[in-house]
Amino acid sequence: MERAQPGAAAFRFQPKDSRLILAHMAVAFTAIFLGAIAGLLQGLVRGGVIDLGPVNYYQLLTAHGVLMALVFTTFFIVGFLYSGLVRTCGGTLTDFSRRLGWIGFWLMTVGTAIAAFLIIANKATVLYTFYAPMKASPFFYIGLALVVVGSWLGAWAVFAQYRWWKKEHQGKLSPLFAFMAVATMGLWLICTIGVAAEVLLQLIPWSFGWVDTINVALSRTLFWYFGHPLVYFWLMPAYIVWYVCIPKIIGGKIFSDGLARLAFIMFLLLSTPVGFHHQLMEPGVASGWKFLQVALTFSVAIPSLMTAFAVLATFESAGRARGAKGIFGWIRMLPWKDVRFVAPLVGMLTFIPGGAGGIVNTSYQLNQVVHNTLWVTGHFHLTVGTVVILTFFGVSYWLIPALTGRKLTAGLNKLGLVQTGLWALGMVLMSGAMHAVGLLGSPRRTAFTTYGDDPIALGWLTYQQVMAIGGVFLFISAMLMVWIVIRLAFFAPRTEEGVDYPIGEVAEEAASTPAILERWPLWVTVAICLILVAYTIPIAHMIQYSPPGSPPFQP
Ligand code: HAS
Ligand code: CU
Repeated sequence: MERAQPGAAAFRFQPKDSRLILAHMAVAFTAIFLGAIAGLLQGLVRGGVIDLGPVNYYQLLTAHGVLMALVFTTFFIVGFLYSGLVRTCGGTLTDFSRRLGWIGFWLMTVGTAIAAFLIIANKATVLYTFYAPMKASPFFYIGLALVVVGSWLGAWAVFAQYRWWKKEHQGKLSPLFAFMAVATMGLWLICTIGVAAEVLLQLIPWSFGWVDTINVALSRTLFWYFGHPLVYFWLMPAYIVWYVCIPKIIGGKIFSDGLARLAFIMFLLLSTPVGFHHQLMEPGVASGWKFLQVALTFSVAIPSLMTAFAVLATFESAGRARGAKGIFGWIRMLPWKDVRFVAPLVGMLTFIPGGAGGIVNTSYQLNQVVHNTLWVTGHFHLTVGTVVILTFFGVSYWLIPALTGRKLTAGLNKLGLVQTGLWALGMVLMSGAMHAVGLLGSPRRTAFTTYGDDPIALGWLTYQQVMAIGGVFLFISAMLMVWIVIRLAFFAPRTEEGVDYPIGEVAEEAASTPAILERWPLWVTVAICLILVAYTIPIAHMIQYSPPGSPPFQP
């Protein structure tokens, strides 16, 4: 199929589009600001460094998890996807998409405000996974439901823009960014059905007291039906950056358009029927179903390995095109002083241990060692907390200027490199110590305690202090990031010629893209079939043979 070319690099957003996208960024970075404060405090409490007295550790932990993992990511991703659609599909959002976008934004913002208020009021101290039978105020769940419904409107805004472009360009292959945005939002629509069912059918009636008990196994299963694809909803936009934007930043080409689309189709198919890898240690699921979902989890690592290959190939060919010699000469040719490259690169490198840790987690026998320990906390601070977030920070360094018509000055670029370095250092300390002490048995989701001076637990203390020190570096880095974003939004010098919004071109020698990759009804059908195979019988069993449900517990 014929490819659409990305057009000139310097790009100007229309104010009506940039307002919508900047609104999402504003909430996202407010969430980082507040979430980082909660993270610092809870890290110091957990390390035994400070004692906050009446402020509950679990309350801070809930605030940190909800703000960072749910609020920051969702707002950033929705805003970022809009920006790429504007850039690659027509230069402005259609009025219809923009209107949907604003309604979605306000629903999400009101929902976030309600949830945040209840966390502060200590009426929703249930952590970001809100496992039953811990009970929050029903309005906390309603707040979260509003965030999800708002994000659905965001998904439809993305689909509408894509369809409009396809109509205007009959017979042309969609821009790669738009294709990937549609896959990401398609996955999001499929997986949020699980959490919507949990919240609407189980948690809300039970926390209002309309029903006395809740089926805990079912609620956790519905949660993880959503919770695993959730992590790919975070990862896929980062992969969009790696596949589409980074090649342009390093002066290279997209290695293969078809491979990139195939990887995203694989995520669409394989991300959802794998939630049991979070429930391997739970009763009530027959081992055969766990086995099936573990096998599918190993399969969903494949598109990540394909991504590693494609990104490295892009790096190498960019370097060679500039005359690099020898096996590794191309490494020196990469733009090591450009934070737009270095921040995502540190994210990529982090995924090598982070992804390996994920493979450990999903290996059933090894999961018995690491489950519910700080190892898992270490794992997701590498993945979402570094791979994804450093990629998003890398985006912010050019996206905010592109939206405001300002310049990333040499000074801010340098500060960005410092910010990235501090994040990497903090994470090596914090996540490294978490992995190590997790193997020694230290549990996650637990406030500071010495277990009556138990000798084993005393052996964990040093690691927990290292975690706290790493947390301090991460906090400084987060504050620096917020400050840079404020500079970029309001104070950096204006530029007249437009700002580079990097979108790569596909390498000339890449094979043409098979049209079947864009047959969405086919892929959505396959995805639903896989989900039905993986989940129908275990869920039927959970309902049929459920033990007496649980009454609520208010932490
Ligand atoms: Fe995970 C728990 C398994 C990936 C996030 N995960 C979590 C939780 C979170 C999370 C938040 O099976 C905790 C949930 C909770 O609160 O309980 N995870 C996996 C597996 C993968 C994986 C198999 N996780 C992620 C990603 C996340 C994320 C991505 C967020 C964005 N995870 C688990 C399991 C658990 C779990 C169990 C439950 C544990 C338990 O017991 O509770 C895989 O997708 C990983 C595949 C990745 C790779 C790496 C490819 C490498 C790349 C980088 C290449 C580098 C380059 C740079 C190119 C195979 C792509 C080179 C440059 C040069 C210059 C040389
Ligand atoms: Cu998972």
